[in-house]
Amino acid sequence: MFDGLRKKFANVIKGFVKSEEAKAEQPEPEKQAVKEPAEHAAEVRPVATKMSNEQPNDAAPEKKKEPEIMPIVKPERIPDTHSNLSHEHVEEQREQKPMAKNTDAKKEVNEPLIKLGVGTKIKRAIFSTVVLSAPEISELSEKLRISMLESDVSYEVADGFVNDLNTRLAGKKIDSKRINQAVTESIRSSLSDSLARSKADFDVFELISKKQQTGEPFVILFLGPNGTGKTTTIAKLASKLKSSGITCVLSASDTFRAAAIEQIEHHANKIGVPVIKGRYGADPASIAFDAIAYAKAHRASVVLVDSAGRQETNANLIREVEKMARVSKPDLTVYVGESTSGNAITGQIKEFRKHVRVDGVILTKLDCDAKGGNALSISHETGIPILFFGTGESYDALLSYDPSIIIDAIIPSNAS
Ligand SMILES: Nc1nc2c(ncn2[C@@H]2O[C@H](COP(=O)(O)OP(=O)(O)OP(=O)(O)O)[C@@H](O)[C@H]2O)c(=O)[nH]1
Ligand SMILES: [Mg+2]
Repeated sequence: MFDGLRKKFANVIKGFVKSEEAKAEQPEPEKQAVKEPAEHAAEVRPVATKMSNEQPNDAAPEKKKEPEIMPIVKPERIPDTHSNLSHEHVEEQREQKPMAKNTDAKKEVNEPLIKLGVGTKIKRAIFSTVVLSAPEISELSEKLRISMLESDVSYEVADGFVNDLNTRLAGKKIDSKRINQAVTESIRSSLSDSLARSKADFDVFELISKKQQTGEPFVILFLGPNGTGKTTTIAKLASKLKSSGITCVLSASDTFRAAAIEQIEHHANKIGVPVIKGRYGADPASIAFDAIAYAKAHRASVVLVDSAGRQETNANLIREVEKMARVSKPDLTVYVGESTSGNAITGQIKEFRKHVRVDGVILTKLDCDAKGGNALSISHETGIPILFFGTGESYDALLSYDPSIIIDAIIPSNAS
């Protein structure tokens, strides 16, 4: 589950400190230029030349003579602007002049310019706290944003997450020995915040138990596109209800697809719950009506109404599901969608919702999807909570939705 995001996030975080150290070990173009025995104006020129797209190496000798470069970037200001150390700590380090591991590089670089190297600063601060610089945070955030977008998280959700993470990390004093852990914790908190609203403010089992007190059956209508797992999910929920001691009836209201009736009947027999069926081509709403009547007569607590898979663009089938909703008056209408459908799922839900009230989403096939990022976006984009995750083909592969499942799957607290 969420393998894609987990691997991408882990790579970004693990590479974070490593890459900062590498900056100190392997001088970047800026640092190579810094090594030149030149004055400050020349030493900082790569920053200026980079901005003007000039080649540092070629341009440097000529540019050294140009006095106007001087005011563009003052060397003293760079450490302040991009510092990842507190001011006191910089002063402290200045006085202590600790050994740098890359001693050759250190010999060639004069003292103020060492402060330009972010990685060097981290190394020097090895026994202290660091404050990540704006460019460091932005580099990390951008990598995470790309990881999210590549994993089907919507742009808005990725953006909100990144903004929140930036706020959390900016100015935060971090134990230099625990940079990865601190970053991991901040990412987990940002994810937690962005998922907070995705949890339903109701519990399906509590709703059922309330309805039980009225003596009327609790009706759940399942709808969604073809093959997303509606019938299998009904079977999983029936199994869950049965093992919780709640009686239920299945309504074989997919009278459209070949073998659909036999399929739900097969599940009902295996689980040991009654199923009400008609003939192929019969009105699905009338089957649901009969199932509800059966439940009332036999004091069954829940009716699970199947429906044929349909695309939101198929007007006839959408009208049919509208009728099913009108006739069965479901207590809960659930949209069953696949995690593999990426961001398209939010558009599909929005279209369905124009015709039928949708109270919750069940996201299936989390076990097959290397990405699963739409789990982070669905509620944000549609305002509809996710109720369950389908995580396999067996009857017990139905998890009640909990944001912490996603967070732990994407970025375990020991990820660093
Ligand atoms: N791996 C995995 N497979 C699933 C999951 N849920 C359903 N499936 C499989 O997906 C396939 C389609 O499942 P169905 O339950 O028939 O889907 P449906 O939405 O009822 O399909 P239609 O009635 O044709 O629209 C079956 O092979 C199921 O076993 C899941 O969470 N994980
Ligand atoms: Mg089906």
